[in-house]
Amino acid sequence: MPKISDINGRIIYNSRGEQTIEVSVDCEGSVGRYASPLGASVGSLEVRPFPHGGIKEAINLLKRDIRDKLVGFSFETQDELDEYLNDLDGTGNYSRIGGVLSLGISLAGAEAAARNRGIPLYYWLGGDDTSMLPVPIGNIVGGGKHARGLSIDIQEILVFPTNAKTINDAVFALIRLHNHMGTILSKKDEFFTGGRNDEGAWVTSLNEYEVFSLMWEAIDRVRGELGIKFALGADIAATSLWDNELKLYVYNRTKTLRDRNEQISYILSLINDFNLKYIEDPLNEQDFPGFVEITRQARKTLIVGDDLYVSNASRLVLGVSDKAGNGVIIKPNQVGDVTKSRKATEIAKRGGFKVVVSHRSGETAYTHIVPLAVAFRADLLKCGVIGGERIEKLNELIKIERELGDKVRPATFNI
Ligand code: 2PG
Ligand code: MG
Repeated sequence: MPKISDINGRIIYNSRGEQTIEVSVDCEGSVGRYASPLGASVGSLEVRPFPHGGIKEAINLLKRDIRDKLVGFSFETQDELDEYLNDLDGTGNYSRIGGVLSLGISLAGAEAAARNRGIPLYYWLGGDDTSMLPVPIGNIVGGGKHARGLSIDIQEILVFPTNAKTINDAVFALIRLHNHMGTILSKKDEFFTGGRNDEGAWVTSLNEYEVFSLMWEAIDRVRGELGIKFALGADIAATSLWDNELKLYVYNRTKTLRDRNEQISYILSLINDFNLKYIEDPLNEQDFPGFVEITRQARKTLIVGDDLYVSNASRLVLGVSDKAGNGVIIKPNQVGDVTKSRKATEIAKRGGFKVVVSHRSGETAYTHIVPLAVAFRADLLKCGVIGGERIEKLNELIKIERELGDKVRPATFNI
């Protein structure tokens, strides 16, 4: 049984240069490490990353309190570790110790336990019949908060391959698509500098309609070149567009204001005009009925809740029964440990929702969300395409595909 013999934390920096904590957990000589990412478009019900006193208080708590309580603790399963952690925090939502520390301990502990057992992390988290790989969904053009308001208002223009036979083929096609879109933008956007945003997606002065049609040009090129087809979609991140005083969605680049009904019509028209198969957060995080309506009207599109659900099991219970969407984003740092993320995933799946395990815009180089997505049998893995901390995750998925060899179940996901 893995037993914690030591635990430590130190401040490091994420891809945006923000401070986070790298936690190391030692299970009798087997060491696991993890540093939680941070978001920019953050749901109001997400677990807060740090305690009231900030990152220094988190480190102090670890060294003066939590360390003593965890050293000597043995656990047979991940649930046991996470339940103990949850009890140590005592608030039910990690508001005492903060989500960066809790997820750091949870995932570093998971890695240490897997090493202690001599098994891959995806077996520790998912059992030894784990063999289904998620399809990668990549961010090609970006805007919103991830581009500091200097690109399109929509946060992410996303694509996923629908007929790639292997993860390796899927990743290569995503990279080609990213490259082609860069070339197309350099011809069509006179202000294009080759700049990329927080997630390595292109930043452009074009509007979203122009971007969507150019995306189809890039998609056609890759299909001609490699025979790989793509589904097109977007993360609207509508909570970031919503002005709660005006009660309107504010699109700064196109100087457009939309009330709730206009927003719903706009989303439905985008789905229709550009054949979109994936829409994340089309409405702000409060609007459950709006999600129900869009899901009802856009039957052939995945309508995914991110800020709406914040990976929270109780919110999913509500959403699943009302059919507020048909997919959910799972970001472990929104809830602060592996077990809570797993519970949300299970409720989503039982309700027929598709599951998308996702990175954050302020990422670290750690790749643990990849084996976690594999262990959770996620349908899609959203982790960007280009940029060290993004492509490392795709490389990890390719590595897992290779490790699983004949056991792997083909990664195809279609709508
Ligand atoms: C999102 C994420 C990741 P952030 O909205 O889906 O792309 O962004 O981490 O800034 O919340
Ligand atoms: Mg999102």
